[in-house]
Amino acid sequence: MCTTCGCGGGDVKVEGEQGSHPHNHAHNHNHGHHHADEHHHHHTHENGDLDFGVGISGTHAPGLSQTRIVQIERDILSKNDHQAWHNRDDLTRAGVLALNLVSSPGSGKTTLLARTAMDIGAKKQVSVIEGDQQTSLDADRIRETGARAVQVNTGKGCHLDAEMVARAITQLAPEKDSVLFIENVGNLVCPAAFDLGEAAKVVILSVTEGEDKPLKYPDMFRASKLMILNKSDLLPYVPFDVDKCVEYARRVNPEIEVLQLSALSGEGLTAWYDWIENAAIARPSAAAE
Ligand SMILES: Nc1nc2c(ncn2[C@@H]2O[C@H](COP(=O)(O)OP(=O)(O)OP(=O)(O)O)[C@@H](O)[C@H]2O)c(=O)[nH]1
Ligand SMILES: [Mg+2]
Repeated sequence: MCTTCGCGGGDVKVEGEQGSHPHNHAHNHNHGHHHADEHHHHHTHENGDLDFGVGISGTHAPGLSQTRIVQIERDILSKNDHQAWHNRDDLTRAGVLALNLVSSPGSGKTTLLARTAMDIGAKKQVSVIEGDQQTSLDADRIRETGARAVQVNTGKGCHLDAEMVARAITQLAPEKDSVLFIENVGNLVCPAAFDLGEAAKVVILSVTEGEDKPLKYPDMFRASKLMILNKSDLLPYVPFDVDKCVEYARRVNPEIEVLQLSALSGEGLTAWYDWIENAAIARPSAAAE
């Protein structure tokens, strides 16, 4: 269950695993319905707009007290953080750079990853964990480039969690000095809360989405080390103010780095490959080698 929207995680499938897996039996019947009733914490602005509280306390959970709900949220996140710690430790020891790509649906994550795999795959092993609710379309697109990919289908889940990633890493067994990309489920909200054990989150925002997104979905931009502005080839055709977007992103995260590129035309990709290379050099274990 997701602490942000209360979605279920009962039918996760990790490609390549034999038979059914004993994990993830946490069925729940909160399908993320939001009702303005007494279960909700909310704050009313002067203009009548409503601010709802954080977490599954914003979902319909009959019979559960506010305290109990907060405790469930803490348990889910601390279980995830524990597994994420193990993933990070394993990846560090294995000498693998893991990057968690997060964005809304359709920003160009798979396009960028397929292109990246083609361009740097000869120099460095590239593996990809593909997260989607359904289908293995994205993993197929990655495999067409010759890179290795495992699809994780999250079913009703709206994000990858650390345990799903651990299972996918077992399938992929990435080699030393390689890079592992994790394409998260397209969603600018929930994946922000889940540490997967990655070295960094990279948020991809395409110029067709509007420059206001960092202010509207601040958690994701706060959690990310790098913001990629993708589809720069479309800038002449859409009203998107790059400077304003960068200003908004730095307002929520003064440290965030920014790259502007086009996964389609190839503009700006060299800077992205340099960024990956620098991140690999900065890995905690790399210094000791
Ligand atoms: N013009 C333009 N189109 C792009 C670019 N990158 C991706 N696209 C297009 O945007 C659409 C979505 O791209 P995907 O790579 O599937 O996006 P995604 O983020 O993986 O989408 P989900 O996995 O569904 O979240 C496709 O039609 C791509 O061809 C780009 O740099 N420029
Ligand atoms: Mg994709």
